[in-house]
Amino acid sequence: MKKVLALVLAALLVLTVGSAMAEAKAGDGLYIGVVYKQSGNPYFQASINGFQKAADELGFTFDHDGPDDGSNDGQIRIIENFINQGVDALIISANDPAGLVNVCNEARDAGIKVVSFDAPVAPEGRDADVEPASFQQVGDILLESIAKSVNYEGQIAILSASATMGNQQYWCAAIEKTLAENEAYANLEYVGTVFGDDVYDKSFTECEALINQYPDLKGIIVPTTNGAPAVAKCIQDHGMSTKVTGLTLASDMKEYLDAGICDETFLWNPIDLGYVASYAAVALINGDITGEVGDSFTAGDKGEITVAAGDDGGNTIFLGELNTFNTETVGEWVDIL
Ligand code: RAM
Repeated sequence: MKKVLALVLAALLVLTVGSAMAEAKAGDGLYIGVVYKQSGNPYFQASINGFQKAADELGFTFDHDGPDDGSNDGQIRIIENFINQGVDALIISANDPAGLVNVCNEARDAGIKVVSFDAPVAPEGRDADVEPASFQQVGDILLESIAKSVNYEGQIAILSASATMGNQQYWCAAIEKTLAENEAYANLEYVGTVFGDDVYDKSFTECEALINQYPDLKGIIVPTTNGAPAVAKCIQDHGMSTKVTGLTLASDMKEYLDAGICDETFLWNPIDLGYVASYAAVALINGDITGEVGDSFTAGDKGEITVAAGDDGGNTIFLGELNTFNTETVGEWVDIL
């Protein structure tokens, strides 16, 4: 009888362990620290939904934080705090790609995987980087958009977030490169780039200074979700016919698309960006990828993604296409972004 009982118990144990194993998720027990550029930025709040979705699917837990002032030092303090808490990975949108290399390498020396997303950490300080599309592609889309809006003629400017942020820096450089090289833009006069620090009020006053200095300004490219609504509002308040395009949330820009200040604006889905960055981090932690070009992994419902060569000299995981918001499409997005 004892033997039968032992056999039954053993069988039960196998069944229990078996079903527990079937339920085990790739991220069970893992803890991830997410660091974004600044607190209170709705773009990063949207990306948190992507981290949450991946956490539900993979089983990891995460915390997120960003400095109030959007500074490099603030990000360093947050990263050090996460290192002390013993995170398994850091996922970071960097205010300064070079400024985070030392602290990220401290983390990597402690066995923590470092993934940048949105705005890269310099290649020497990261294991992987996740971007919506190449910086050149994004720059070219924005340039063609403003060119179309102003009939390929007249003065244009850029209102960026900051000169140190890698994504902003590379998009602006891409725009300047194509402007200089492509004959289609020969009649556009680029008057320069100003910076609104990814802050609404500063972007508004910088826009005012720009239109005072260049009263004939035909178009402004604004590759920042915080800056774009401020610039559109500034143009509207001043009754100017200057056209605005940029990288924007749909909910911020609907009124300016409807008012004709913008013909179109663009953005990838920041929720997907957080989601794919999470899958990349878990794949790195579990040793499924090392981050080399050609490595591939399955990013949940986004399918298989292969690591490619990025245009900042490092390796990059690309999300794919940008969405276009115009009067016809923006309505589909306003409740999401
Ligand atoms: C701002 C930030 C972010 C950028 C978006 C488009 O929210 O600068 O890094 O990707 O705009």
